[in-house]
Amino acid sequence: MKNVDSKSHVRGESIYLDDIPLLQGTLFACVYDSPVAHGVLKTVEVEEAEKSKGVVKIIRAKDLIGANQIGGILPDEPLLADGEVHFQGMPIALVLAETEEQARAAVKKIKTEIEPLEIITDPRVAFAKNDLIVPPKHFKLGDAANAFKTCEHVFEGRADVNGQEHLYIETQGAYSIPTEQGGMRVYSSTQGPTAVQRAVSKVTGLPMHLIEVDVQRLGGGFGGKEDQANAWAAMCAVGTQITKRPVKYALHRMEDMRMTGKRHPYSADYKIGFDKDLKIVTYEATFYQNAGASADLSPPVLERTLFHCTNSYFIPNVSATAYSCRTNLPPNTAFRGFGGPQGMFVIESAIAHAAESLNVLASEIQRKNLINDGDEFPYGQIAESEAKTSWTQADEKFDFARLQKEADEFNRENKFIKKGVALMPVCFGISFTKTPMNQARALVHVYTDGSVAVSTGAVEMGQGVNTKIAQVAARVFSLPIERIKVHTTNTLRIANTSPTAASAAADLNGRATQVACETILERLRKVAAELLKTENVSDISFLDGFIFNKNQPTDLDWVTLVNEGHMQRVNMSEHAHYATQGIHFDWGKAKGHPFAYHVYGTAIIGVTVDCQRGIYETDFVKTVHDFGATMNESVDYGQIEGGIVQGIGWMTMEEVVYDQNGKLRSNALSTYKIPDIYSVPKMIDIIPLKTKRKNLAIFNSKAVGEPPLMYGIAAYFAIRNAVRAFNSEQSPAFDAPFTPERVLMNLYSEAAKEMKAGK
Ligand code: MTE
Ligand code: LUZ
Ligand code: MOS
Repeated sequence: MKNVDSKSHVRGESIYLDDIPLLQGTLFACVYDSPVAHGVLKTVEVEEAEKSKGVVKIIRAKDLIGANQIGGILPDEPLLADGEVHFQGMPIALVLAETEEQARAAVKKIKTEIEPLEIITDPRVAFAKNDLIVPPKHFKLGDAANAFKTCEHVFEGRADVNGQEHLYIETQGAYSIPTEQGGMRVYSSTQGPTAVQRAVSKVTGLPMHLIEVDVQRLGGGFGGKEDQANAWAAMCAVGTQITKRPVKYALHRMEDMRMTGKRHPYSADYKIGFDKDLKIVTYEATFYQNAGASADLSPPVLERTLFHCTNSYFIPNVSATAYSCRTNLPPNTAFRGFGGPQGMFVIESAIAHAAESLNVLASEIQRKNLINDGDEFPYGQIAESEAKTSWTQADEKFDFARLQKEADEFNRENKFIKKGVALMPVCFGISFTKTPMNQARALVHVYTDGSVAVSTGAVEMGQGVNTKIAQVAARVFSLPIERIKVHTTNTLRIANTSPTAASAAADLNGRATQVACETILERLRKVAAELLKTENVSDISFLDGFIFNKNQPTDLDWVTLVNEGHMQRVNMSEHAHYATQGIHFDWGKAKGHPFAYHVYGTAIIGVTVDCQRGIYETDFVKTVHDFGATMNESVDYGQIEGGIVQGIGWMTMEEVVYDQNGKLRSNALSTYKIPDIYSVPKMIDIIPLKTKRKNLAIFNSKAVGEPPLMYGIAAYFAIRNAVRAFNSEQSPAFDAPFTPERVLMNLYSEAAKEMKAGK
């Protein structure tokens, strides 16, 4: 089955924020943001801007009627800077004008005087000053420190991994419209309609029931709109509150890149110990997260780094500590994988370090340490593991030894072009790690023409969740998909939503939809039993729009049944609730059972490096991936391919660069490179892992949104292996992304030495 949006997408008929018809009197907003990363805001001169053509109002912190605060987890993030600025791009003033051009022109006339304060961009420097967002988090299993005494081999080192720009095609934005009693309807490009509603409520001082948030779909979110859509919606809402007019703000790409946070860069120290058989005995890791200037989602991201710091491996002794370090960068935020990828990069670096020192293949170490059924994760959950099955099936299908041999043979014959391969097992926990967030609701109406309208808390952002939800309703009612319409995500229809995140939207909202549809169907089953004069209600079944009795077709069709139900005053609407059972986590002990289940898989990536130029190509990605019983193969393949390409981009070519003044240098698509059609893998081979296990997902499928991104980590290590095939003396720093410049510098010993010395 195709994505329900395919047709309207290719015709350009799908509605995004910028396609919403504007009401008469709409004002356009534009932000004046801080040109300095840290300082005391002495003066803000807006007089010239106020006189500028078309300007209706310029809003500063003091003009807000509610609180100047949008922090979701910690109240440490003002909507508009007041007194101090903490990062370049921090909003200071909001200009409202009759046209977009006028608003932007006026912003250029604002002037500020800012007394500079010390700028910190490095998380280790922030750590040294004890400038932490939250107290450190710690996971412990066994006795890591003592276990090193028993080890045959011990390796210590450092790994660094950079951030990543979300680069959703649709930039951030919102449109707010005044409604009765001083309330407002806010259209927002957000993954979290309720988060927007709360933020708007805070800054306007209005109760939540006067604020309606509506989301049709996003042109991508990737985590960047889990929390960071709030600011723009709050600004439009404040504009509406003050001017009583509709206000729209759709950010330009460079504004978006400059003002919003990204994936968190991390710096980490590791120490890993092995027995003589290359079993990992003990692992210690310390993570320094670059949180940016305020908390945003950094604390739960930090936690997920710890949850995934041992990836797919069982390690009996683990001690992992993570620090969320405050720096003068835009607050970093959720990004596909939510801290998990960074944790995994570090353990893969530790394994590669050991493999290179012991002159064995990293895959030997990886294979020997895969987690088994019954093994304990450092956070107390007991594994139901597909780590070995996915590895074995991938080896059977792809023959790792043959792929390695092909690379080795090629490398013997070619001096300046080298191939590298690397493996990446992935284990990713599905559920919000904050247990209360694992709930969802759905509202289903069956109309008298037999068509069905569904609303849930899930936001469609390209991942296909609306297709899956429509499939749930179609399957329960046994109706063709055309009879189902999944409507906008709206806080009046569905309240208190969790954001569409953690790969769990289809699971949570799909199951709520299932409950709602089944409840309605039970009522209609009784009506059908009466009509067909059957005593046993359970003899009634539904197939393709017809009613069956004892598995025999009858003349009764769905539309007739629905009409009869309506005449009998049967309720054909249902609002259902679903909450994942059996999950819990206690941060006091740092133990529990936080995940409904894990998604597993194994990928192998092959690359070719041009050792005169430092450039490279990804020849293939081959993976056996744990789909569960997939609900929609083409949607899931799309998610896996997209995740892999995004993961490879993060590990190889995407380089977020801030200078020492906290200025974003990679602030446009000319300086920030993401994978394009020329740089995507030449081949992506995806094979579903077949398992018969039961899980808590919708219809025994498995979540697919985030886990495949982490296969991309293999690209880093494949390039590394190719570099070492060219120059075996080389042991590049574990420092991602492996951009062509870094590759080139690492190919030649002298250049590498100079780079290490910082020249
Ligand atoms: N796919 C597309 N096309 N666009 C997106 O923004 N976001 C990813 C993933 N796949 C995203 C995507 C992220 S970060 C998550 S958490 C999941 O989709 C969320 O959706 P799901 O819970 O329905 O899988
Ligand atoms: N968001 C969140 C997430 O709030 N909690 C999570 O555990 C999570 N995991 C992945 C992605 N987003
Ligand atoms: Mo995804 S990072 O959970 O939005």
